[in-house]
Amino acid sequence: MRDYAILNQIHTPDDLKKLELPQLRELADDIRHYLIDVVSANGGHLAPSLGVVELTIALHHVFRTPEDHLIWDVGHQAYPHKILTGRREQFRTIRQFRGLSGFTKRGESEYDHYTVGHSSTSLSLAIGDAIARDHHGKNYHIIPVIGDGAMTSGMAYEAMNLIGGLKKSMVIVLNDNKMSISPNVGAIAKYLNRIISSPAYNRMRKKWYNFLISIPRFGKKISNVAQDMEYRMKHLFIPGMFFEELGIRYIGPVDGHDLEGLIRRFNEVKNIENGGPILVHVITKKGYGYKHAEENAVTFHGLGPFEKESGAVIKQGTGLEQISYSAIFGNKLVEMARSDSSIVAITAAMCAGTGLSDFAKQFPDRFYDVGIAEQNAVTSAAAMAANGLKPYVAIYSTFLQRAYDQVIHDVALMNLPVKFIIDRGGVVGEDGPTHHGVFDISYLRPIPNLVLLSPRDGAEFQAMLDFMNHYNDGPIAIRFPRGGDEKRLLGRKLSLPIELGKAETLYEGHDMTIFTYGPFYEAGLLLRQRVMAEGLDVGLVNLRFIKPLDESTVIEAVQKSHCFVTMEDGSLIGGIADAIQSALPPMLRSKELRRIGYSDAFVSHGDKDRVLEDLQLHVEALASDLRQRYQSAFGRSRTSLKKVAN
Ligand SMILES: Cc1ncc(C[n+]2csc(CCOP(=O)(O)OP(=O)(O)O)c2C)c(N)n1
Repeated sequence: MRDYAILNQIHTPDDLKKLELPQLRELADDIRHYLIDVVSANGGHLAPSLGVVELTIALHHVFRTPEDHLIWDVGHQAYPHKILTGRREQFRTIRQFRGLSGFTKRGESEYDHYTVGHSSTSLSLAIGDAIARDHHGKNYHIIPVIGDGAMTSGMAYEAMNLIGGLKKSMVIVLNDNKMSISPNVGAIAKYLNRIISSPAYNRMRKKWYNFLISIPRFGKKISNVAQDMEYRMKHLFIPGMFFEELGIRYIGPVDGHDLEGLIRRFNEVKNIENGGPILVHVITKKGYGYKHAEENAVTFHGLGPFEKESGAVIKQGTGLEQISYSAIFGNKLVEMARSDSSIVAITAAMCAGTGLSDFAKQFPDRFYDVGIAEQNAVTSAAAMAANGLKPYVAIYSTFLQRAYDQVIHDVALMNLPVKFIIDRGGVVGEDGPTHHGVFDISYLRPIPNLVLLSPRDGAEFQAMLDFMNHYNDGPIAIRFPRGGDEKRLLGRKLSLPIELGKAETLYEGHDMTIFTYGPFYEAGLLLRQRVMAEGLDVGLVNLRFIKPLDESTVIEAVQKSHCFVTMEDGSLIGGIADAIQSALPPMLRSKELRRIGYSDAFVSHGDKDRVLEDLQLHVEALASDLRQRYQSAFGRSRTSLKKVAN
């Protein structure tokens, strides 16, 4: 057992400032061991955090946090920051229910200025922070830390446009590890790579540049030409010219694991008075210091519990062979793409997470990782669809929020047949409220032309994918949660084929009907059994299509029942209860007994079952609630309830 001799002395960043360089290096070692210790047990974002240990120490050593505002982009790499800012012991609870958040979280600590989780917000937050600082006549440093992956997002450029224009003082740290979750993509990544690819060459280029500009200017007549040449030479010889052109001073590249160098650079930068915006380009290695994470940075970006020695991920679950919905999609798309050459796949930096790795390997010319650029993913898919391709946009529910206008304006308005694969719908668990996909049904339902489905299990999902591939009348989306199904059940034969706007009635019920969709249907099934055990006759309808809703099946089921209940892994506002209410004739509307879903509050982080239990949304609590509601609505005289009383 490591005794964490140095780490245990650190209670606030002030304690860091007392340490000499050798002790700071020991501290870095301590932090790495501690990170591996805790994340191997809890799961979490390990590789990004391992990569910024020295950077975090240096920043807290040089700047005066929390008076100086350190703003982490995405926040998934902020574990060392949490450990150094008074949360060392609490860190053991990271991502657990009622434990520390896996991202920076306003309110959790005075050192976390903003709640984050979605990428590329840091520069916008920094410019707003700087405007407020200057407005109030205050004088503190603002230090956004943004990754090279996050720099693929339009938000970063919108913010840089403003930062360079307003010339607000701040120290932007570009944490460049050449990786998003997967290897970074696009022209900016190539540009950054060129800057760092050869430091020796960089030094030589700089010397040449200095030499060339020391040559006296030519005669006046050709001074314009000379100026133009100087401008062009600068482009050729100065690294980071792109940022300089935007009005942001570029410093770097700097070795992100050299504590001494980092501290020296940050001290220099800190002492520039009214320096305007400065960008320090720091080169780090994702997973640094832990062999398994360095060698397999994609897996170790974010993962569940693992064995420290071998780096092997610990399998969880029932022991039965499971397959994730993402993998079902990925496999099916590969199968369909073999015979349908118009299929193309688009991801916004989530290739592995959305199950597209195999497709990317097999069809590299039909696979597009657009970077962390959801808006670009959707709008470019719109034009692909308009020009005869079948674009599958695979995207997490929470990140599709970024591209809402694009879904409406660029896809639905033109009724273009873009296929949306909406992964991680519903509560996702440990990543918490920034990542729960609970708003999608509510924000997609009002969009005209859009067809929206959700499969109850893997077999239904495969059939829906077939349906989707043949449906070319407009945009269509399949929404499904994190997790998956038993592999052997994929062969289940559907009782009814998938037909546009047709629901599946699993049971008819005289006393009550439960309407649900997606794999939450399993919970609906359990709930039905529990309520049946209380003596009620309960029906269950799997809607399959949230839009268009199967109005005739819904109306018929409500007519046959005394009451109905809706059940969904999503927000109640704008969810299926609203959809059903709009479909019902007025005299049937009062039959609604309860809406089960998430009320108007952000759902916290933690194990999904634990979170649902806390919200009184587990089957036991729901069953007793439905029984009570039924009793008070219909009295104790119902024969079915009497049966229980006897
Ligand atoms: C809007 C949005 N899309 C996708 C993600 C998923 N995501 C989390 S971290 C990450 C990669 C970030 O790369 P980078 O900024 O370079 O940080 P690193 O992990 O390399 O430190 C991605 C794509 C996200 N958090 N937000």
